[in-house]
Amino acid sequence: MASEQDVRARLQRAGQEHLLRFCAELAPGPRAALLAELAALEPEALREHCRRAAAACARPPGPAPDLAARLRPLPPERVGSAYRGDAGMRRLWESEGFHQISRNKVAVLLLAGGQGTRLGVTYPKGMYQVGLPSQKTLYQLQAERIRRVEQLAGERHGTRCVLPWYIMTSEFTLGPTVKFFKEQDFFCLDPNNVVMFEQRMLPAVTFDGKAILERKDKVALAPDGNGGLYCALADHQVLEDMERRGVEFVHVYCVDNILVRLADPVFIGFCVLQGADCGAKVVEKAYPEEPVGVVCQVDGVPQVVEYSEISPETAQLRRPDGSLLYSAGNICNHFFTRGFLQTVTREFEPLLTPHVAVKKVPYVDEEGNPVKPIKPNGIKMEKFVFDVFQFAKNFVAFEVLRDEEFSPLKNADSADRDTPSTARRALLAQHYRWALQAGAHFLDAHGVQLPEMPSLPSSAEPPAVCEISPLVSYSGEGLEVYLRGQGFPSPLILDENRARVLQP
Ligand code: UD2
Repeated sequence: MASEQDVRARLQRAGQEHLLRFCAELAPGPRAALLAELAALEPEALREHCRRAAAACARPPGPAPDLAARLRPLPPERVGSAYRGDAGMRRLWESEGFHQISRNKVAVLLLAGGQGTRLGVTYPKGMYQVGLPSQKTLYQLQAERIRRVEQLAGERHGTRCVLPWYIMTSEFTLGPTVKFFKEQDFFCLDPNNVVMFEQRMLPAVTFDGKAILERKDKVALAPDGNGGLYCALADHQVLEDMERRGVEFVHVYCVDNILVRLADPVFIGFCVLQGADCGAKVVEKAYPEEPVGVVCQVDGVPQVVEYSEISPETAQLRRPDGSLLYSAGNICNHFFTRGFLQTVTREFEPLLTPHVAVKKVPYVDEEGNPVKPIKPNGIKMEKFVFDVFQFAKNFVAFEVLRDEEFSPLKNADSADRDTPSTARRALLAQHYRWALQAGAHFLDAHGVQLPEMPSLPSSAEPPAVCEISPLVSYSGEGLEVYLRGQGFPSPLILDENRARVLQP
């Protein structure tokens, strides 16, 4: 255990000795916990972190003044599409993707260290269930898509293959996530192929550069942003683990998109055949203020400008046909080669500039009383996962349909958008469309056929409830054999035991 003297000396070097001001009055347990927390903070890094936070805060808020003039949309030759153009090309990409998966060259990596503050739950977002008939959680849907992709790739190539699942957690999410996976028996995945690792935490800092004490015995720490991935990969030798397994291509994604296509063979195949080292899926932005980053070029270099950093005027710019000029919305679905990730962790990570968020950070006052501030009092610094795009040699974007691939769960149901209800609706609308495409029809309580809505948008309530297990279909494939020409009462649940119809 670190001694108080050692810790004090380290904090003096960092200019943060005030963090020990209540140490003497603490009971042995909390005191030891505080000292352990502080001993983990490297003095020079802490000093630099606090200095940078205060300096960033001294700059005027909002987007860099000259950013608008430096922005351009991505050139069309860098953008592929899952829905425009040649269907033959898409089949080629898909077949390349499956080929790579079948050779165990592909892994998926989930960013799951966030706190889910907007959703307002105290547990990891992946454990949330949005109220599907099956009551599956986001983690379960993802696990089942992994199993289905492994199965599809294996069937095509006559092999048994493995798609390792790397999960980046944080101090907030690691414990509950591990416990949940164990309780759920890893959703029938081999635990050896589910690798959890933890990102670093950083102190929140006052506007004058002092780390904040949240309690007498606890520093206000927050995860270092999803761009903390690159330090975490190095801290836990994750790339070495990938190398041992022969993984060459990594699909990185965020936890909250209920429609996420893990290791999407079309996207993987497109990136591989383009020789890309880095890629991003995009959807057409729904409205100018939508909280998604914009994939574009800054000074000719591919980058994402985050929604919090683009000016409203720039976000609203339109082309002559009325569409948004900056319409390529980031959905936090990225492709990286392992080689690129290796270069980033070795060379480029220190060059990433943290982003600043001004927040209300609970703290203890000079007398040690807990305070919940009513206005922002502190700065949190985060790195963003996409900030490495600028270092790519061959960056590509891939546009996909929102209705098929993007419905994020960000807010509680009291909000208008991106809620449990919108996510549930998007998934059920998709499964309803898939069922119709496969030749099913739905019946009302009297056995009369319901009107069909084959292009039902994800925002609309389907006329009949239909949920299809990812273990049966990954992206709408293979359903005819169970559904063609048949009428089903609602709800229809097509689970892994095949076409089990649940009566209301
Ligand atoms: C993210 C994207 C945004 C857009 C949007 C779409 C970033 C920085 N922004 O914004 O451009 O694509 O998603 O839904 O990617 N996370 C961690 N560690 C952290 C913080 C976050 O693992 O320290 C994870 C988090 O658990 C989630 C993902 O990163 O899976 C995205 O985080 P978020 O929901 O805070 O990002 P958001 O919606 O602001």
